[in-house]
Amino acid sequence: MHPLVHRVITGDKRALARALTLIENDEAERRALLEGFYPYSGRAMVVGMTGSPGAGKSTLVDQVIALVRSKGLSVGVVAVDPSSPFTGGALLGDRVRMLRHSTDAGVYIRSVGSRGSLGGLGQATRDMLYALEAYGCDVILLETVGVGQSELDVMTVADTVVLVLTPGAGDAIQTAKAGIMEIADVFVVNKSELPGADALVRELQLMLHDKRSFREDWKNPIIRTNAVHGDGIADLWLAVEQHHRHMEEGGHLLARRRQRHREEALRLVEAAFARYLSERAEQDADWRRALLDNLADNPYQTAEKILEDLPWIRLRSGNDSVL
Ligand SMILES: Nc1nc2c(ncn2[C@@H]2O[C@H](COP(=O)(O)OP(=O)(O)OP(=O)(O)O)[C@@H](O)[C@H]2O)c(=O)[nH]1
Ligand SMILES: [Mg+2]
Repeated sequence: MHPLVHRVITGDKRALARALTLIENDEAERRALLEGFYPYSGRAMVVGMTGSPGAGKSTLVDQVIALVRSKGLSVGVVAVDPSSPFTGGALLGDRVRMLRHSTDAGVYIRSVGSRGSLGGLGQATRDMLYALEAYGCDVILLETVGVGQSELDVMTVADTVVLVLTPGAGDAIQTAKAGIMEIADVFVVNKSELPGADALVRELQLMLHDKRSFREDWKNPIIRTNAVHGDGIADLWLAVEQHHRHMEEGGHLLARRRQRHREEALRLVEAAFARYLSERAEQDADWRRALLDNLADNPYQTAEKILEDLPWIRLRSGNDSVL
């Protein structure tokens, strides 16, 4: 057992900070820590908050922290910083805004970078949630900008996904990344005091009205908020709690966690395959020749030659190529 595990599960905040840093930066340590943390998974309520840059996610998170704390629950926050240089400035803003909670023993806030991620960060972020659960967080809030695939992927760890939209930002629904409307469980119209809020709510209602089937039989609520004033935060939290109960009672929570487990395990296998391939491409003389010194073959033919060395990969029937 990794020595930090016991300290984390007994509520040592400094040990948690250290564990999260190791999870982010050191794959070998990450694995050892996970071994210890995993048995505690499934205890926290994991709520994802996503939406365009500047939609007000951090302000909402900050308000939700206060509300959840008033109920006596502990909160962990993971904020995936946007990698875009245009929104990078928000990092400091987040810290300052949430600072008022930083001395509260029942709150743990962590920012993680998202630069240059190729699935790698996604897994580190996921693993961080296991650490926070083992630490004893009742609620975990995960803030990501819903722009890239890895941010979208990370949302598969959430029991409830909250999509934050704002009026006036062009046609909000049209500009929302495809896929994100599908995975959202609760819609929030933030900055609802601004003109265009009613139109956006109507647009969302119409979209939901046209929807033929609802994922997990859940009819998505639309909540209006003004995160700066704290308006609508109680409604938002109520919707999240109702969704969580719905997921629990319908067995959907377990189904999502199974799916998460499956995806994470497959992703690890994929990463191991990728590592194996690139290492062998460097080291195996036949592979090097096939890959580097054989311009006469087109890339498919070269790939076929490599695949001849991996006969077990041929799961398809007959002589169909796996390519
Ligand atoms: N008028 C108005 N402004 C808001 C509201 N909520 C947040 N804001 C402001 O919108 C700006 C962006 O808020 P953030 O909470 O940093 O937004 P974010 O979605 O976390 O932004 P990124 O992390 O950069 O993607 C800040 O200046 C907030 O004060 C709201 O309800 N009404
Ligand atoms: Mg933010």
